[in-house]
Amino acid sequence: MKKLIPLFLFICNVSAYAQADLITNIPSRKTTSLNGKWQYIVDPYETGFYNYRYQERNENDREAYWNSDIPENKTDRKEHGYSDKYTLNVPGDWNAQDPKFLYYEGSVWYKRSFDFTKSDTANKVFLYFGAVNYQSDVYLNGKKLGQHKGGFSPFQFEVPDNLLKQKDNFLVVKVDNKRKADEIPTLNTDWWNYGGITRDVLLVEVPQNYIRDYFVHLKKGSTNEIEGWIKKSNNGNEAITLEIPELKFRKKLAATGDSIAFNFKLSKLQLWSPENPKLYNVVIQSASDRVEDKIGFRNVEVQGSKILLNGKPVFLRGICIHEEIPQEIRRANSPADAIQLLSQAKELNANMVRLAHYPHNEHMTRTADSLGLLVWSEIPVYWTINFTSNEVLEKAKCQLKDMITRDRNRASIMIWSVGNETPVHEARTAFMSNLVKTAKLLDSTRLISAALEVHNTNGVQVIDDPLGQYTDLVAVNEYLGWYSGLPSNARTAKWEVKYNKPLFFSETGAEALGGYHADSLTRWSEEFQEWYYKEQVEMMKRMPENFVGLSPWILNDFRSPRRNNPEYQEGWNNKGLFDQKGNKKKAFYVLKAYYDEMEKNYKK
Ligand code: GCB
Repeated sequence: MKKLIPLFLFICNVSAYAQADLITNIPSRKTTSLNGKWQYIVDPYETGFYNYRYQERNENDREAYWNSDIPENKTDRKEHGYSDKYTLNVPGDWNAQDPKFLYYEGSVWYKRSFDFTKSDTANKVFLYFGAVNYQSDVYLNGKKLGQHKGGFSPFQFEVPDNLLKQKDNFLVVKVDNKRKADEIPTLNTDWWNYGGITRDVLLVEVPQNYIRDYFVHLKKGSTNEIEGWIKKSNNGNEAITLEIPELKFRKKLAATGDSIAFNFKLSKLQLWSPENPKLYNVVIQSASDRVEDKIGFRNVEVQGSKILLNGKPVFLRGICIHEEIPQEIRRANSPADAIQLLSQAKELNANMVRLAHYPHNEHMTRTADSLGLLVWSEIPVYWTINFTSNEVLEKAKCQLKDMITRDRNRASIMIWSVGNETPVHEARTAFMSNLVKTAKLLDSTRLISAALEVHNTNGVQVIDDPLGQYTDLVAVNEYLGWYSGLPSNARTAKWEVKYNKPLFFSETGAEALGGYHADSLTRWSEEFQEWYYKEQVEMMKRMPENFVGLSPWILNDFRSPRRNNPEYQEGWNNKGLFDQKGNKKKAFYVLKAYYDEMEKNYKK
């Protein structure tokens, strides 16, 4: 059989037929959902992938799990098969769906058959995955479409015409969530390694020549000037129309090559803000394609030691969130999940969320746009990844690029973060500052940050991480009174920050088992956590002028295999302000009261 020639060998870890560049705004394209029940085979030994000599199987090996599982006749021996006895819901992690998967880390083969007729025979078809954790090898009708690594980014493969059938397509995805030293994240994290096809799977149809990507935003520093660019899939001078119907704005733009840059003034533009999350319908149209998006316009900048939103200083009343629904112990993946999580943040009177520690699903950032929540979005460069490897750096850059490409049109996104609590040393700072520069090149309209650490020198909280010279704000995680001393230690805390930049607490927090009550000196009690928050809030009120906000750790209790206190944790990190069942803990009210006060202060 003729081997398919890989088009791209190492472009964001996607190979074979894959197209390297993501298509922006998948929700507005013509799509056919492949969500639903998929059959599966658990394959810890990767038997479907390697033969008994541990060599990768040939494409047409009948025992490869990407090939048909139907015996040819009654003497035929088939040692694998997909059956309705074994199904998993897509989107969804496998851990939540069957007790045997709770701790599983390894390979699972997903299979689904489908019929498909193109709505226009001239269209191109892409197979799109919102995210699969971590590595996916994708096969359609026995042919490999490609491979992707990275558990939280979207990817897609172009499906060649001669592969797609009208009836009975056989789609197989090998998903492997084994943690590895040279991946991102690496072996060690503080969250559950949920495996599976965790986000939507769609067939996406676009015309031969289509609008691939665009960025429509307010010009930096301006309140009425829009600028940006549009990229087409093809070269050519065909005109593109950009339209904002509500503003009666419509302009024909001339393309040069495959892209168009634009800049124009708009009158009566209402700016997006948490108080007024105004979104406009924006329509981009070419001779053959049309994309519609809802876009808000706002300005974010740093001036001295302040963060300005639409020209005015803003105090970030934030909260960190994991992409998890604790009540069901599973990954969040739907619009309803996004509303649940972000409404909890709203209840706290937050105006900002830190989506930790990896890009969350697109429903989250789109819902943040419409609810009026500023967003910190991050790639999972977490703790001790391999900072000396160029390959790992390339992987981090790919994840950064994919995060920014998917979400750069979201008004809510204010900060791109390139990582969390990475240990200070030369190779790491070179690696991380490279990511900061890359992020700035990809998007000059956002603030770039990373969550840094603080160290205690003779009783003084010192922030002097050299990465701070590259980031737009200095964000630190501090747990004064939880990981060291008692909450009352915050009373005498002195802060020394090397950089004259906005200072943000990207984390602070303490654990409490929901419903466990004792006196405030008793660790793990709600009263201890409440006390911690009271002391922290008092300390924040005394912080210097450049203190611009916080995103405490964390909205909800979340699952983590690192947390093994048999009485108070049992596999949970209980630093949530809401407990495992969704009840508010006492500390919630302390933070809410502080946020109410700060909201009033900033309105004055
Ligand atoms: C941190 C990490 C976060 C942990 C948290 C904790 O500093 O950034 O991922 O879960 O502390 O609970 O210790």
